[in-house]
Amino acid sequence: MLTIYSDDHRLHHGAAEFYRGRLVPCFEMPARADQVLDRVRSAGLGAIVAPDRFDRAALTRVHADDYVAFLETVWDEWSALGETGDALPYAWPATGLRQDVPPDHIDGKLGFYSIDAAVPITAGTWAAVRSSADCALTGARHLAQGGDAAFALCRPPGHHAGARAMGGFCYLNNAAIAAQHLRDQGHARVAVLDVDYHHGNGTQSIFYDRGDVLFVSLHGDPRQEYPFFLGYADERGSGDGLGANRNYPLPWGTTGTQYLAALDAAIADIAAFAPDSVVVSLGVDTFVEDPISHFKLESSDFGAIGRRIAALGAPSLFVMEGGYAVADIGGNVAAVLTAFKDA
Ligand code: Q9C
Ligand code: ZN
Repeated sequence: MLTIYSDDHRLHHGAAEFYRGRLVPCFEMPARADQVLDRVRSAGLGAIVAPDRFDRAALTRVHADDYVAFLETVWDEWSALGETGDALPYAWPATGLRQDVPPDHIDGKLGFYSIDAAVPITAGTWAAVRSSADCALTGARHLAQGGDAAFALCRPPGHHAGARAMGGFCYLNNAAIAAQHLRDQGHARVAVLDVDYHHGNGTQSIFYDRGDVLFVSLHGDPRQEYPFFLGYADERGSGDGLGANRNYPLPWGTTGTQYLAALDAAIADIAAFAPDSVVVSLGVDTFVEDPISHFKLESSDFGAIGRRIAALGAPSLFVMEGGYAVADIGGNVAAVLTAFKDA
């Protein structure tokens, strides 16, 4: 299995996110990717390569041009205010407000292009985000050229980012960008399986009205869990995409056994779709020790996830998403990938 990784992720290191009335240190930190790289290397999965640089056009296949332009210029506009700390939004176009006019002022743009205040922007954020997407695109290119499997060690993660919004530590939707690249390179049907603890609202919304990309997600029930406002079981897709969206919301306290039973159903959905390739949004924040999550998977459960994905027999691209128990995420990711490879 080919792993794609860039040190550029270190250029993004937010200080704080807004949570329960205060600024708290970011859970999404550079040490996460370092940990995963270390364990992937010692697991001997295969070559580890740097990403290729892809054209901006690969990003605007799923993201709005004005949103990408915002990400490219947000730091300069923020620092022009005289601010030296991270940029964060504080006002949003929620229900009853205009959602069709991007404001001119950067404070307005930050809210217009986000869904929450867990997305700090630093001087190096755009460079890191762009490299993270390049890792996913390089993995997609590997599959499009006939490769069996790849692991894009993306940081920052991507699955909460929509066509026109950042959120939940995510800026560009790496998995969606990769899935679209596979479509553009000749894979007629692509499935995205999202096993991150949180619902992949961005990926779902990007593909919701399309029948060529199946989105299947297992996650904390939005009645209880972030992102709260999407991820219910009755969201089945619309128009051409009707039936090509499947959500498996699961309650706090879900054990490995319960999780794997839901995963079996999700895998059956994907098998019935008969995809040319599978993109896996691989979060390991389902782990019992994860500091921001409430499932109870043990390290010994992660191999079973990899084996079930392998049973699909499709070319597979794993894209790193969440996982915040820094000391354990590398081992848990390596367990998924090793089991997949050895199946
Ligand atoms: N401070 C991913 O796993 N809310 N994103 C955090 C605790 C945002 C998670 C609340 C969680 C986003 C990629
Ligand atoms: Zn997550």
